[in-house]
Amino acid sequence: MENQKKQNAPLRKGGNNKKYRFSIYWIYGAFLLLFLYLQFTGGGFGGTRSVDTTWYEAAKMIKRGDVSKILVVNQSFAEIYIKADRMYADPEYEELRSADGHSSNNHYVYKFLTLEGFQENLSQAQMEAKVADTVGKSPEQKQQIMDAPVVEPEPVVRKNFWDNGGFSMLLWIAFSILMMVLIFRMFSRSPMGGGGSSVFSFGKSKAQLYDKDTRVNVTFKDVAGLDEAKEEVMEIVDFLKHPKRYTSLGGKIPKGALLVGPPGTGKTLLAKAVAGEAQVPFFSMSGSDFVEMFVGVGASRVRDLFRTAKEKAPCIIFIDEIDAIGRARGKNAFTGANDERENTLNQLLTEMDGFGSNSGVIILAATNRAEILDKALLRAGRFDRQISVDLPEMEERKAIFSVHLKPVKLAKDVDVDFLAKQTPGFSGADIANVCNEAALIAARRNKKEVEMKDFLDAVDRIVGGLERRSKIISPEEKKVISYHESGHASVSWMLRYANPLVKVTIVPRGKSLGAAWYLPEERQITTIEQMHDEMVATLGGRAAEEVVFGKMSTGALNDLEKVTKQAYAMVAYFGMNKEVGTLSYYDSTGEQEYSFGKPYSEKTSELIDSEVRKMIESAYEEAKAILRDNREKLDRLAALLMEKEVMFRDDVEAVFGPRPFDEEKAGMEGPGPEEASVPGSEA
Ligand code: NHX
Ligand code: ZN
Repeated sequence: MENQKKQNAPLRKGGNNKKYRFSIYWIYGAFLLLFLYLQFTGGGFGGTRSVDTTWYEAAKMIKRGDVSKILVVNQSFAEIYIKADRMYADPEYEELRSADGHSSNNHYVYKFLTLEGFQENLSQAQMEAKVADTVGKSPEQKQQIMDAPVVEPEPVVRKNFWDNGGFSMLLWIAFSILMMVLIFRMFSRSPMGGGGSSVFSFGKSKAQLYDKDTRVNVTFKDVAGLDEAKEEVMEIVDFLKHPKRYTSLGGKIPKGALLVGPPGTGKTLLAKAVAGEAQVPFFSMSGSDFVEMFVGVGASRVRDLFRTAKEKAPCIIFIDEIDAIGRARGKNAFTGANDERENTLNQLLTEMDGFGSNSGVIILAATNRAEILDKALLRAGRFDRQISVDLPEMEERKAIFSVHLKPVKLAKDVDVDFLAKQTPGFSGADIANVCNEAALIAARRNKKEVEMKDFLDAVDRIVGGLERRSKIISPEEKKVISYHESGHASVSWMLRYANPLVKVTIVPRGKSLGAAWYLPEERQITTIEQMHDEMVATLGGRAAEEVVFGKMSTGALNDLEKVTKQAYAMVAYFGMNKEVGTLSYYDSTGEQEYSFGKPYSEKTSELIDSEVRKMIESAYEEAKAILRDNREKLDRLAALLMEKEVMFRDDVEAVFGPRPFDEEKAGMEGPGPEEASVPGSEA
């Protein structure tokens, strides 16, 4: 797991992301500086402290002749400047000096009521000052004094940044910076890393490139199981390493291979192993990387990907989850919204045709739904090979367990064989999850090593969900649940082809209140008898409720759902019903081009329904019959379950005795179609 993280480190052209981040911070910084600048200078926002004064004081200053100039600012207030020498000499002006010692603060502010009133007062005060000056002077001197210039108020207009729309301007600046940042962010998500500015790499492919500088530390040795798939993929690696060997005989190197299989089976891991082994450049991307809401981007990304790949040939392109673009065209013709995806797919098809098979570019793609892919994609000459990556079987699971158990501290009692046996249907990812979960459970239990019990609990948890012992269940409910589960156990015990029981529990887990767990046999085909007995066993829960209490509960929902689906499959898909006949309405092509509904008539539809109902009804009666015949054992089993909450196969055997048919079954391995006609369960 940790490994994977390391390999995932993308090889975007080094550090370019970092540079880009810096630029964002530059913008932030510039913004901050601007703000600070305005804070301290612009338009005197809180600039120097002003010292207010009254007209009475101001008049005194004028009369003393201390005023050097008067500014009328914006016609709203006057600034009265004091002559510097007077200001420092006279204690009267101390408040100016002590204001902050700032030399620019050499004035008072007088806020007049009206400008006219101020002018009138001012000229009057100046006149009075002159008159006072003339006392005891000669007429000429008087005249001189009277003619001398006075300090005239000078009008000034001062634009205040904050008052004159400056604030809204600042808002604008902030807003546009924000938008810029957002747009940068948006574009930065789609870079392949080309160039410093990600804005221009929009149509570039987002493929990650792994080449000799990038260590991919997954090799084929790390891929457990999947032997056949591995072999096929190895061959592809070999094509790239020794193309001559194949082409010299006139063969053509395949262009693409499709890895198909259920989720978690290791398709991506396999591709990574190819990257690790091939020693050629390896482009990796996901199908959804092509998809963008803008027209033409997907196609241009495909073009870009192939151009880059051709430059680096020989190389491998890996497209994960190719169904994102490769879905069959023309299905959702109504919406029209798929045009973009179709263009992308068309481009991909064209590009795959476009280069010769000797160009040394091989395309790997992975999907878990090959059937929905466009047929054009699957034809020979494009993805001409399908490599199926299936769920692991017992031996493969053992190998996968061994891989994932390596980093786990194991107790002596851990039995890998048993674990592999107990985990049918698990994928590689599930197994990894089991190992991790077991280690966590053991850690919570303060153990020094991980024991077998921890593993089994982990398996239970992954199959059934979290245990919920705290769920409050009334005694009556508990009784019903016990009988329901005992019903499953009893019925399955008595049926020849039902799967062997592993454990029965009434501890709530996930969404269910109780469960009977079986160990399904790993088989490729299933007979009618097996399906039938499984259905009877599944109905055993509801049957027990009815037989014992005469009432039914909603609890059988899951059981009934399962049975109904299975019965429908038997009738409509597997041709297992006499009345409907040996035919199948299954559609493996996934194309529903002509069918706007079901491919059979209303009459057949009714027949199917009635046959399904009959089938389930008879199975239900069978289950009830088994339970009535074994009523006493059922009661004992339910009582035991109520007491113990968890029961294993041995407990059931103690009540019921050894399972009938078990010896018989030992001689009957792998039932073929012939054996299917042998009369089955008489129970
Ligand atoms: C519930 N679940 O969801 C409870 C928790 C018969 C003892 N109400 O067959 O767990 O009852 O053999 C709405 C209405 C699920 C939603 C009814 C969702 C019923 C599993 C079924 C055990 N074991 N059933 C089983 C079980 C349930 C269910 C529902 C719902 C039970 C049974 C669920
Ligand atoms: Zn049930």
